[in-house]
Amino acid sequence: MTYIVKPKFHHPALPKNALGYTHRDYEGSISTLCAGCGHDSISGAIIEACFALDIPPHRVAKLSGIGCSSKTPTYFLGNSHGFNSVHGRMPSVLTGANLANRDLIYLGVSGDGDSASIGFGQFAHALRRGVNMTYIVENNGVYGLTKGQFSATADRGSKSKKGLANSDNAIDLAAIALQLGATFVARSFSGDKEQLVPLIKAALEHQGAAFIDVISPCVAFNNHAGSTKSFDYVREHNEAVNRLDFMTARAPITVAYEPGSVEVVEQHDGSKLALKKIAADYDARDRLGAMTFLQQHAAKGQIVTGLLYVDSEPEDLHYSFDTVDAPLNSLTEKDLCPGSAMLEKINASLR
Ligand SMILES: Cc1ncc(C[n+]2csc(CCOP(=O)(O)OP(=O)(O)O)c2C)c(N)n1
Ligand code: SF4
Ligand SMILES: [Mg+2]
Repeated sequence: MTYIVKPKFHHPALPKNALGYTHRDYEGSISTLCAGCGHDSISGAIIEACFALDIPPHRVAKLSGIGCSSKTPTYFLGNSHGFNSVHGRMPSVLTGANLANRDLIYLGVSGDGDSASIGFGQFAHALRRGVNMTYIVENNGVYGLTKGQFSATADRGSKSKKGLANSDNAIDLAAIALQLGATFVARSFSGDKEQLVPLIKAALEHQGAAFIDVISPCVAFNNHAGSTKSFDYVREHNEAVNRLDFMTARAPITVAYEPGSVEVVEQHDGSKLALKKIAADYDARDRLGAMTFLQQHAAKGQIVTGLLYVDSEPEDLHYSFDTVDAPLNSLTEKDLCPGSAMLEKINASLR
């Protein structure tokens, strides 16, 4: 994989977070993506979110598949754990890593080809199992890396760069994530950092399966008239349901909100999501309502963005498996071998 190392020096007056780190400590190598690619803006938003949350970089594990989108973990969090897996297989590798070491913060980065075509089954099973992770799909409606073929998220009737119309129905990954039981589902746009950064912060702190579908235009192959994933189309058809402010359990709440226009959702760990409602009738705690809202607006050609659904008491895979609190990779032989008397008891109970 090609990458260009960034020079280490930086301005001495760069702001530092509570850990004494600057933005530079959350960056990676210099991006080799096309200038203007939406994916680079998402990398910037991830850097900003991790810096603002004071996350120690060594506590993050970033995993991806194959594609321009899946290359991006090289361009952020250069001091974190990283694994670039096989095309469409990021979710199972992430699930295994999470089961072995629950102490890390898992960030899965994928593309619409990676997750909605070859990896569709993997995407589905990781979400339905409730793996504690932030799963971001950088959705441009095409296979960017292999030169612009329609992906499974391309809308029916949308046009390729050469003018051909897509004849297949589109997969809406956010709608599927809702149906599969993901406990945090959002959609955003790479060109809207004000919306995207708080969504990533909230997803990283969410203790369950958090999925964010980020429309991320491919300037090389899918940014023309007739595309429904271009910068112009998304700006014209973006229907935001809410704006999110995110406060960790550690930070005192200092912002005052107008009553009635804001819904505060408290998560299990005490962090708070303040949802400034744009669509007054939208309730982010209503899974069925969110599914209907998405379909109604999709039928009108609108792209619904914002926090679509959140369960403030999520249960993750470790909860379902009733695993021990300590990471499995830290257990010793003594922890794992209960001794012959205990084994005898277990065997007797099964006879
Ligand atoms: C098993 C396998 N099949 C096919 C490919 C070829 N391939 C590489 S990237 C890609 C699609 C990437 O599309 P997407 O995930 O949407 O990422 P983007 O480049 O658009 O960000 C394909 C089909 C591959 N690398 N491995
Ligand atoms: S081909 Fe498209 S997705 Fe890939 S880097 Fe270029 S603009 Fe981005
Ligand atoms: Mg793509």
